[in-house]
Amino acid sequence: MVFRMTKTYSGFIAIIGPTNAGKSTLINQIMGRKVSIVSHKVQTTRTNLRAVKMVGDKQLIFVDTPGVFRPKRRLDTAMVGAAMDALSDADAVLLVVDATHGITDTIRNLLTKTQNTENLFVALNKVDAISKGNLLPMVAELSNLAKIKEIFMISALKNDGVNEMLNALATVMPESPYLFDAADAVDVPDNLYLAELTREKIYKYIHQELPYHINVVTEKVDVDPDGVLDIYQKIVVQSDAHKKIVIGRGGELLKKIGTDARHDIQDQWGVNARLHLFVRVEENWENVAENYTDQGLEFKK
Ligand SMILES: Nc1nc2c(ncn2[C@@H]2O[C@H](COP(=O)(O)OP(=O)(O)OP(=O)(O)O)[C@@H](O)[C@H]2O)c(=O)[nH]1
Ligand SMILES: [Mg+2]
Repeated sequence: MVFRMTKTYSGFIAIIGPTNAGKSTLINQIMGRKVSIVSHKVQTTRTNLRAVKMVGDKQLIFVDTPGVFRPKRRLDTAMVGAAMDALSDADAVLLVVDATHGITDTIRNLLTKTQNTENLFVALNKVDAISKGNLLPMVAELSNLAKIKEIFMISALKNDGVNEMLNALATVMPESPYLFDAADAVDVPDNLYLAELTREKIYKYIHQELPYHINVVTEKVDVDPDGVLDIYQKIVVQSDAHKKIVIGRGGELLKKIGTDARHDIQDQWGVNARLHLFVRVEENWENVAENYTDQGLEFKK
């Protein structure tokens, strides 16, 4: 009798890049659903998030990371730190470049940090938003700057070039047992995911700097006898003035955030839900360790 062992392949691909380059849009497009929140604002993603994609019989574990920018506060430092950690654990690195911004200093900086990465790939993203003539000079510049396995031209938003890219990434996955149960597609705790959907709406409806100073925490989820979820979340702000803004005149803004988030939760999970939002002032939340560790971020004293 002959036993034939089938080989399996599995590996981590860190998606890194400047903030707002489209990393989360890309991971969502790859997974075909919203696993990571997206906004037009910078600094949306706050922690690393893993999603498992099978390409044929090869397992690709994508890690979405917070965008890289110059950190000013403790939270910023933890976010950028998480992105750098993802780099060191990765079997392949996919650097996402916003083609509409060209090759910026942040990109150059990241290319020096990844110079020892054997499987370095670049995705020139948002090609739907620029004229094709601008792409070739960027490709040439990138090739001069670093040893890159392949440069893809993609639109994460329009799903252009993404499949070809997946096939290429699959070819460098190392031989390994499957590191994740293939059915278990997204590795993010439910409470965090629910909080993220609400935070996304805060980024959508509240302007300027304020969203960066807000945290959302899911405190409790109950299921009633009809299977309807009661989700209790606190929106943490740093001052009474901020609280007033989030609540809005006559509670209107908070209501808008809540309704939109509830619809999204229902759509994403195919459930019925009631969302109970409370706004709390915790002046010092950015210096409380738990607010970092709950999201999988490292808290540095
Ligand atoms: N035109 C165009 N816009 C895109 C594309 N991909 C992403 N965007 C937009 O770029 C903005 C930022 O997208 P995100 O996916 O949140 O970017 P990110 O890199 O995850 O950002 P951070 O989490 O802040 O680091 C959003 O407004 C997206 O709709 C694309 O292929 N084309
Ligand atoms: Mg993101």
